[in-house]
Amino acid sequence: MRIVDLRSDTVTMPTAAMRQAMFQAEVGDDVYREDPTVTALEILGAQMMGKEAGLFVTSGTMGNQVAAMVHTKRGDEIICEAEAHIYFFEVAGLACLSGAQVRPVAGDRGILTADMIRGSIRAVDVHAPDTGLICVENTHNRAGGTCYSLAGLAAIKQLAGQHNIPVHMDGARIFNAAVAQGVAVKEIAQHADSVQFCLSKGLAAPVGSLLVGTQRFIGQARRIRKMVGGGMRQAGIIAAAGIVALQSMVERLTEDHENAKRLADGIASIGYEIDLSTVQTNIVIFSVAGLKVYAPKLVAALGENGVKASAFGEQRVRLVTHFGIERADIDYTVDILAKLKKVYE
Ligand code: TLP
Repeated sequence: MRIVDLRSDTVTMPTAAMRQAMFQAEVGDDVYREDPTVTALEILGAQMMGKEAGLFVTSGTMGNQVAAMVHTKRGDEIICEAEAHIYFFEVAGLACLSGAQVRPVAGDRGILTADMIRGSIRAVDVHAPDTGLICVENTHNRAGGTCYSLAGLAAIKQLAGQHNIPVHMDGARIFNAAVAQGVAVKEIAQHADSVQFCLSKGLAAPVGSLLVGTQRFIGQARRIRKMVGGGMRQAGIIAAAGIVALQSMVERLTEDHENAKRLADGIASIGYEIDLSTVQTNIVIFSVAGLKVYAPKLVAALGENGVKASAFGEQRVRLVTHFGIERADIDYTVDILAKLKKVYE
């Protein structure tokens, strides 16, 4: 049976060029700062983002959580979107690791505006926590891969600056946003003090993310990374794949976006409920509303037909396109979805 794995872009396999680079990587003990490959990756990532310095971390979650720990103090409040990954999917790390409380703000399809945030910034008051950080997620995962406009980000950064609040961007898929919008990634990153971006999603590296920001911020983040057990030794083995990812896997994300569009159009034409305006990058979320099936059951039925998907709650199904998914896989998936729709109508 054909298997089409659309659960996530995290399932991407390293390319032959990555495996070759890993085999040949020059390594050393990175806690002593002696791994030249890790250092090269950190410099490359920081340069691409227009930031002073970078830090290689094991995962997007570690990058986000370390950033929050550096930016905030215990008892601060962190503003983020109501379904942001850092709040929704990171095991209450903001509460446990930073000792912060979250002030969730509902965005429009995951996207916050300065106006939405303004009212949630705390005034200095004996009753109130300090607003320690504003987080934006670009692209927004649970909203279906939606992107911030540059103007929208600039307005948020300006507002944050007026209140002396840092902005952290969960840019797990920031390259998808850059490619979709036809801008250099640093144009996006300039509107955040720190950015976390993943190498192991659409860019297909096997492991890791980078956290970038000022020298001072990254210096502090390096110590916090050590505290949470993320100081790695001969990590150049995996960093080597990250360098290949940044150098050769960015432009091809367009293919994933084209496939997502084709998939979403197919899903709409069969008659599932879907908001096509959210399909801006490589994530497609549709609803089973009106059908006699819940999302987990439809996901199980898709799996029996070789199509792997994720249920987002009872109603929504997420499909993610990525390296290794071809147009024929998309057409196959649409055929299976059409077949199943008839079953549950
Ligand atoms: N997202 C994963 C799951 O955790 C849901 C996925 O399959 O999409 N920020 C964003 C916006 C993310 O989507 C993810 C991963 C992370 C951070 C965390 O990255 P990792 O998985 O490397 O810790």
